[in-house]
Amino acid sequence: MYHAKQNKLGGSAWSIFYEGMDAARLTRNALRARIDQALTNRELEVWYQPVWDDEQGVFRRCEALLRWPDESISIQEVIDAAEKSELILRLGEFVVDEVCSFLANSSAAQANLVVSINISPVQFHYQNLEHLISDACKRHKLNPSRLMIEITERTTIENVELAGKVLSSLKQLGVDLALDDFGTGYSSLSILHTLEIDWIKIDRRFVQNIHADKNSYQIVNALMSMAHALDIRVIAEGVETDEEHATLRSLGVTRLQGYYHARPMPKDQLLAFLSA
Ligand code: G
Ligand code: MN
Repeated sequence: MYHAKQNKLGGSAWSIFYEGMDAARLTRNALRARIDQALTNRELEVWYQPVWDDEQGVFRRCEALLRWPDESISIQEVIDAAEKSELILRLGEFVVDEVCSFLANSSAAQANLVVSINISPVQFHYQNLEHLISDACKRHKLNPSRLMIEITERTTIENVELAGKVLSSLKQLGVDLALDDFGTGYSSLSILHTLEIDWIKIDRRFVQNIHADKNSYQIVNALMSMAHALDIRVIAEGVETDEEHATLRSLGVTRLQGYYHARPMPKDQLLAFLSA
């Protein structure tokens, strides 16, 4: 009733609204059942997007990205639906297991490859990440230093004290820590210090058009001096053009990720790409 009133609609709108809500709920349940099935059958895939190191002239890092087999559903929809249930924990376990298995089985040529894994806010608060990572590394006989964990600013701000504890336990394991989508949240600079962050990933909104956009240019410029002062390394995300690449390089950004350098790809393709 509240929604019908809010929208200044008459009484007849109520039933329409209600039917719509029911449909949405049904779809979400159906989607959850589908995620459950995909997890059980290991239908999901992890793709990898290489990060270019322009100083060394190599791809030494990759970001692991979950891919849904059916292209009609976006992975964001899947994660949103999963986050409201324990499915998100299973999705998280799946990604960590996949990545560890991939790294443990890839050839000596990729012995230095570091893969970063995205951790969702719900996962961060409800999953024992230290246990999850150390257990997977033990099972696959993998050194945790081959992994990096990416969390967003939003995740840390929700509970800074908890974030501090979790991140410090991960750091103890030897995992690298990155703050993802940097610049889109509202974290204070002190958070970077408190949280023992090793990397920040500059959000693509500041990268897009940076050669022409004075604001983005100044923001990235300021971020670079801050990162330098705090001894934090930087990766720029969403680099799509030559101009963006050149401008970022002129600002001292040496690690670049985006379609310009490489798109996300399945693991077999990645191995071929890295050894080409
Ligand atoms: O914020 P986060 O780094 O987790 O986002 C990763 C997402 O960004 C993935 O879905 C990936 O496919 C996408 N992505 C990677 N490189 C680019 C790019 O150059 N441009 C755009 N628009 N998206 C990208
Ligand atoms: Mn990320």
